Amino acid sequence: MMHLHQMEDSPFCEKIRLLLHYKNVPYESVNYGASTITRIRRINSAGKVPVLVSGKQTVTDSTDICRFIEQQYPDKPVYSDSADESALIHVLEDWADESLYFMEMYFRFAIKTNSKAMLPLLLAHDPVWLRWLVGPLVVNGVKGILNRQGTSRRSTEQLQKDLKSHVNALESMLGKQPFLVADHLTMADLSVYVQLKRINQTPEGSAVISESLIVVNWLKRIHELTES
Ligand SMILES: N[C@@H](CCC(=O)N[C@@H](CS)C(=O)NCC(=O)O)C(=O)O
Repeated sequence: MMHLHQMEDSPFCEKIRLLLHYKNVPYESVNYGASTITRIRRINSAGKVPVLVSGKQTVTDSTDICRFIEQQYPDKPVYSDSADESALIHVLEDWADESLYFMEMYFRFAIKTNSKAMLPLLLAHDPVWLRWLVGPLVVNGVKGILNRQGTSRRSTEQLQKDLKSHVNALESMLGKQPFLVADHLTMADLSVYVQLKRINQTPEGSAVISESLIVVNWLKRIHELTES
């Protein structure tokens, strides 16, 4: 049985859960809270989740884990044999992981009213008596990252405009086909989905996303394929 070491609220961990569910692969979760995440260093020196342990193999980084799962369970492929499609899947997965991720952190945690609503999800695996302390520390940590990286130096209105451009781009890709890259679900869809789903949990994000019926329907399609 494979073990997924994860923080439940992390989009990268959800990417793996959805892929395993889509491929009907059994696994067990090992959950970490914000107060216990440093323990992951025992199996991943980078100190990050997700980590997948399969027999004697330990695989880190969501992108490498998805490739590993595809190799082990090739049914219902989420990559492509076509070089053009593979290139697009690669670029979209990286864009979602390395760019959209900062946007989802901003919308969920840098806007005060939203972070209050999001903290219970983030701290679900922390002891109740510690949450009052860990919650503000995590939010401050996220704000520090967003400030150094630059996202939170833009205003919410500017970020909503950026999001609108992203949604328009996705809408163009989905104009002629049900999935972003191929005629079937790929890692491009799953990677973008987990980030957009989180942005959509916030009023500022969903105000933008809900303007595109094509993108809303695509989100529902991915939800039905991977979460129901
Ligand atoms: N590129 C990595 C990113 C993983 C990542 O940033 N994980 C976060 C949770 S969303 C984490 O483990 N943070 C703990 C820490 O940095 O201490 C991947 O795709 O797996």
